Order: sequence, then structure tokens, then C-alpha cells
Amino acid sequence: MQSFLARLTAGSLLFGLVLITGCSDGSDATNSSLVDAARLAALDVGVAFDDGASAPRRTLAAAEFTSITAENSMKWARLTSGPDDYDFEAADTLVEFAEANGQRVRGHTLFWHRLNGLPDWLLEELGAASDPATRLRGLMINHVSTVVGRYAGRLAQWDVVNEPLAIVGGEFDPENIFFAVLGEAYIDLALLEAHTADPSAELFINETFTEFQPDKFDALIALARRLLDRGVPLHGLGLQGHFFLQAPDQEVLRDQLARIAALGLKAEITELDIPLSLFSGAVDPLAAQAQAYAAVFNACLSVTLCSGITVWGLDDANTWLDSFALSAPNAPNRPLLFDAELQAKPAYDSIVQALVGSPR
Ligand code: 9MR
Repeated sequence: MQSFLARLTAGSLLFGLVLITGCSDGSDATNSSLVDAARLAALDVGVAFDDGASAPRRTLAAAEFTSITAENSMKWARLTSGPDDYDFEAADTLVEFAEANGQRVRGHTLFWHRLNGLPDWLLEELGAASDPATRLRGLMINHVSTVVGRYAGRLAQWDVVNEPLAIVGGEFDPENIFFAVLGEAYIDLALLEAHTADPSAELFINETFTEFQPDKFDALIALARRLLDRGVPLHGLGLQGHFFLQAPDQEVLRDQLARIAALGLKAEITELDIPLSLFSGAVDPLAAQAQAYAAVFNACLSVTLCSGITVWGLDDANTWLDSFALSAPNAPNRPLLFDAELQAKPAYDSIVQALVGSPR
């Protein structure tokens, strides 16, 4: 009761502070209400970020978030120009940046076959191999031990496997080269090797477009269950949360997060963005976007094992949605918490309020 009262008091004070001071705008981001609210609710609030951003953006990312995900700099294709030619400069800089700011780091991602996640040389290697399965296993083991081993003890979580399932439906993606060569065993291998390389890191499978595809979500749960039944070290499932086709439904999301938690796994929303264009018919689109952001946070906050929410980008001037074929026609999509001038949007306030009013 006492700790509930203490939190209630702290929460009221913080809520008052937010109302009085308005939202943080990045120019005076040293006393972030979002970080305070996130800590109060015991939820990591993260941002996808990369080395090379401007100084004001670095200041904002440092001040406003408790967690950092490398948007691109830890992908296999970015790290390598050949099987053993690694360049860790950008990834190292990012990890050092987060550590200097006391932020958690999510590693993203070891095995992803889509877009620019896969190095060109990998396909050449497999094409030239007399036994592609053995070659692929060897390359995967080398990659995990090199990358996960390098950051062992420093990264809190890894998206070990990204998007194993087809975009639509509940089957494995036949174009997933790892699955095509090794079958589902590629996931076991990746998780087992990652656990060996860093026993303290929490290992995730990160999946996309499950939030409005019940069949695909069921397939993800079934996959997790099979892995757990086989004793494979899996600690969490990430739902990416790219809501550019449809706004989030709080109840559906809460149920999905609860089903992940029911397996004893952590759940995270790992790549959240919600374009403003979804609400173009609303009287106040920014307010509607804010409500949608709050719905995602409230869904997560009602599930104890939902441990983090990461937004996929810092500000509206830098979003993958503006160049992605399906969403580019709506550019500027304006899907994030800060606008192109780095001013906090109503969505920022709405998630602070959700965190402050959190039941936990
Ligand atoms: O936001 C990322 C973009 O800058 C890259 O060009 C793209 C290809 O590597 O990846 C984007 O991030 C993706 C993430 O790594 C995995 N889930 C889907 C994200 C959007 O494509």
C-alpha cells in the first residue's frame, strides 16, 4: 500500500510537471519527463537510432529515451564486406553512445533475409558451396560468435531472428534463405549460439505485421512454443508495430502481449511508428495520432512482462516510411514522437500521461 501511495504521489507530481511545463522540445532535454515517466512505470522506452545523426538529434536521443536500437548499423550486410571482413566502427560508436548515456541497448538483428539485411557475399558463398547447409551453418556460427561475443555483457537484448514468417499468413517465408537451406533448425541454431556467446543477453524473435493478422500471430506463438519445448533459449518476442496500414487496436494488442507473457516470455513493441495520414479524416489528426500512441502504451502497460516499447526513428524528418514503396506515396508520413524541427508532438504528451497513469 505504501509503495502504491508513493508511486501515486510521484505520478501526480510528474503529471503536474508535464501539464505545467508542456512537452519537452529537445532544446532543454536535460530533464526529460518521458524518461522519468518510463522509469516510474518500469518500462523501457527506446528509439531506433544510428551513428551519424546531427548534434541536436544526438542530444535528443540521449535525453529522451531509456533504450537504443541500432536502426541499421548492426545488420549483417552493414557489418561485413565478406565472411570475415567486419567493420564495427558505426556499431561500436552507437553502443558507446548509449553506454555514456546510461541507456539499454537492443541488438538488431543477426539474421534477416529481407531488404538490405542480407549481405550479397552470403548468397555468392552459398551458390559456390558443395554443401550449402554446412556452409551456412558455419557462417552463421561465425557471425554470432563474432558479433554477439564482441558485445557480450553489454547488450541487454538481441533480435536474433528477424521476420522468419511470410509477410502475409502464417507460413515460413519460402524466400527466407536461412529457412530454405536449413529449415526451422536455423532458428534453434541461432538462439543456441547466441546464448553461448552471451549468456546474459535476452534473446528475441522479432516479427512484423502480426498485430492485425491473427493467423500470423498464432503461427508466431506456435513457433515460440516449439522452440521452448525443445529447450531452446528464447526469452522474448518482439512485435514490430509498424501501423501504417491500420491504426492499433488496444484490446487486440493487449491480448497478443498477454499471450506472449503466458508463455513466460518477455514481450516488446520493437519498431513502433504510426503515420499521421491514417487520421487524415479526423478533426484533429495530431490528437488522433496521440491517442493511437497511448493505446499502444496502455496495452503494454497492462501486461507485466511487456518490458519495452521502441519507436522506429527519432523524428519525422527521418523515417523509413517516406522511402518504402507502400508508404512513400503518403510522404511525409510524420509517424514519430518528434516533428522535423525536433519539437515534441501531442503523441509525446499522450505517452507520458499513459506512463504516469500506469497500473504498475
Ligand atoms: O529503418 C530501416 C531502414 O533505414 C533500412 O533501409 C531498412 C533496410 O535495412 O530497414 C529498416 O528497418 C527495418 C528493420 O530493420 C526490420 N523491420 C522492418 C524495418 C523497416 O523496414
